[in-house]
Amino acid sequence: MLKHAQSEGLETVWDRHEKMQPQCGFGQLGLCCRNCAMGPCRIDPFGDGPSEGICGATADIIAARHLVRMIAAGASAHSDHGRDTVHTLKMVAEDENCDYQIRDEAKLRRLAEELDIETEGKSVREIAGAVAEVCAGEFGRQDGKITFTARAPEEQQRRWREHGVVPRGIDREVVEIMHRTNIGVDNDPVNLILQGVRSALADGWGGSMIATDLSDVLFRTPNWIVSYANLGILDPEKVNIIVHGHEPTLSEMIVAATQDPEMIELAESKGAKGINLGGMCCTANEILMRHGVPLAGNFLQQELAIGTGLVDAMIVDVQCIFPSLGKIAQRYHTKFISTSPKAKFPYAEHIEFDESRALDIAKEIVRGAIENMPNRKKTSVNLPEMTKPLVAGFTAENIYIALGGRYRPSYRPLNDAIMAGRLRGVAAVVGCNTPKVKLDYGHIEMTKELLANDVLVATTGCSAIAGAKAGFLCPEAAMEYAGKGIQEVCRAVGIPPVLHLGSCVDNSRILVVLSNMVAEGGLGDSIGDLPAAGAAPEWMSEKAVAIGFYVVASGGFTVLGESFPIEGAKGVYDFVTEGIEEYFGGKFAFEGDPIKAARLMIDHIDVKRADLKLPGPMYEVPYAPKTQTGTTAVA
Ligand code: SF4
Ligand code: MSK
Repeated sequence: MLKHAQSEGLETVWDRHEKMQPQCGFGQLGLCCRNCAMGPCRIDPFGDGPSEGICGATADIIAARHLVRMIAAGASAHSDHGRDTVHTLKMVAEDENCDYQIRDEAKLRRLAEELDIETEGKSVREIAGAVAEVCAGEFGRQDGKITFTARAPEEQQRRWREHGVVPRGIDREVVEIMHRTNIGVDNDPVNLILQGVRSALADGWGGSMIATDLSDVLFRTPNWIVSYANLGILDPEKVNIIVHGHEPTLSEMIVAATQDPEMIELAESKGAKGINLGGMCCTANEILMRHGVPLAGNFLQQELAIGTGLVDAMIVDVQCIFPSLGKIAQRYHTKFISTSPKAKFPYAEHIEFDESRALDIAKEIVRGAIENMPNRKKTSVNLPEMTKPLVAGFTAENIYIALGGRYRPSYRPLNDAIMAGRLRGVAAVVGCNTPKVKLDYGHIEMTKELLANDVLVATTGCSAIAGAKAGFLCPEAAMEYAGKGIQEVCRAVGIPPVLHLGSCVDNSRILVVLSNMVAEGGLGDSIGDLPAAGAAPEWMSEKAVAIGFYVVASGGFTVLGESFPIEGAKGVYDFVTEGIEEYFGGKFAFEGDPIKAARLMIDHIDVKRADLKLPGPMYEVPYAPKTQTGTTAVA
């Protein structure tokens, strides 16, 4: 596709990345500040020039302020997504003719119970209204704690209380970051980072968790589902539509519109053999998990998808959408349609999505795509015929059943497999991809190394799409890539060695899985005790910074492929890679080589196994434990 793009004279993210070299060293090290108009200021990393900004801010203050503003931006993005989901649930409660419905009533009732809402004698819509009201309140709450933080192990909650980071309201924590990072407010780097932690927790256990749970209620909780991945899912004989972005409120309606008989008939009248919908980035994961809609690609492939010449419409909402898409779409026949009042793009046709007329608008968009199909330029078509089959749809709820069986659903078999050393541990490999790394290389190589060493992998976001394209999301992949322990587990329960848990907001599902593992017993008192680790080998979005911090503050060891822009600020760097562990049990490591990064995760898992006095891996593994674990089990 890159060769094709070159021959077509298309400028892609890789070309622009190359043109940008060398990238600004001050920015990379976190040593520049534009927080007030006395600046911009920069600190000399070699010690020859200024060591403080004009106001006296040191490298650590400047880098910490910038880092926590990244958290604020990331937490805002996820949480605003959550807020929109609350809004849709409220609409369902208030309008019986609403295009959306309650698709998982059992989950709605469970949430109502958890939120202390009286359900006796209330209709489903009344319960939905009450749940929406309580969830909406979590955004503007001024004190107390975000309700879902109670899902975390008690030991973790104790640490949060001890260090004053229990999140109050989602909006409040973000606003407080913006206040504290204003010139002349909080000038203690650790104090700043603790507020970053508080805001990140408000995202992970608040905004993102609300987004996930209410999406399950509105659009149904995912279950195991089979589909395909990669650009080869585009079909020259059908109308091809790609939805790109994040929020299922839009993509769910596009799915419904593409299945509407009137639309299918219209497509056929234009000579098409049907309508082919594909997803890109996290919205792809949302509709894959619930409908089996194939994955066209992840973040870096968005321009290349249009470059196939086969996309009749690319419909976008919010987050991770390149501003370059409109220009590229103009080179082809592709309609590039923006839909959110929050996200407009150069050269895009804007059709504003309004949840109160959701299906009508979705049909208008799909109709436009169908009518555009005859405009395809045959000479520009280039379809890479590559797809891989996959199984997706894992959740904190159905992992009980997948592992325990329908008659004794439980996390016990998972914990037992870890305790026996059949599984050395579990890892989450998540996040974006970046042009700084060969496409998907970090995700693929890291996952292979973990699997070979009997570490079961959970995945979300663009990493999940990378894994899907590499073929890791099939049960057969266990035989090809995994160690003997994982092979036994996968063969026994019929799961892939890499479990796809959804979009970036669905990292909240991983928090719940880890909390359930702690609650099941035998693996310690907190997430930090588990033989588990997380990674975002190719992160690029500020959302990943928020995710990283809520995982670390929840006790998780997290390896990132690239450092935060803090390498010029030793105090901040040392705190996030060492000091923070004392506070919350988790910490960051930065390692660009995915094999070395995987081994850091495995070393951490082995240390946790030793602390829990668990035996070493049950079977021989290529990367043997360095740590003296308990009695080594015999195969
Ligand atoms: Fe410079 Fe301080 Fe203003 Fe930042 S806040 S631009 S370091 S004077
Ligand atoms: S879409 S945040 S590139 S995972 Fe969620 Fe992918 Fe990262 Fe966007």
